[in-house]
Amino acid sequence: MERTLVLLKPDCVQKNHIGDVIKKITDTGFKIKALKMIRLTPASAGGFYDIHKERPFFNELLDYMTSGPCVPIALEKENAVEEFRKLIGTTDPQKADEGTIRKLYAKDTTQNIVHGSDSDENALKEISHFFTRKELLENYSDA
Ligand code: IDP
Ligand code: MG
Repeated sequence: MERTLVLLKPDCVQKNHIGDVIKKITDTGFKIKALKMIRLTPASAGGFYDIHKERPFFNELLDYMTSGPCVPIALEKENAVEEFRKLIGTTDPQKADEGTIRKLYAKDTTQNIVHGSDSDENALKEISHFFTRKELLENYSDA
């Protein structure tokens, strides 16, 4: 079983889509292993998106990610990273496939509802960004 980290972004929470997105996730066979609601600080959002710090949209991304609470969720499924990337659709929702989370709910390329890890290695890093070892031990036998 592989793991992935999902982050329901502030627009998802603000537009009341937490339930809709979690239903898509569980209907697709993912198992929820950890979940909470938090407000990112600029430092935490900057650390999470460190790979994008030289990009022209970085400040806009930080303003968006700190604009309201987020919901990080640790998921488990076979081939979780790739399966979840398929379920969310492309970064730009206008180009996303029908039925994907971003096609259904996202406004534009910045405010796109949800983050999904892009590799197994990043999934583990991102899960530890949001959840302590103690929190993970409550649900993973081998955290
Ligand atoms: P991803 O979320 O599909 O993996 P990334 O390229 O990793 O996309 O970008 C991270 C996040 O940064 C995106 O989800 C989106 O919120 C924001 N973003 C990406 N590209 C742009 C852009 O060209 N303009 C504005 N915001 C962007
Ligand atoms: Mg990415």
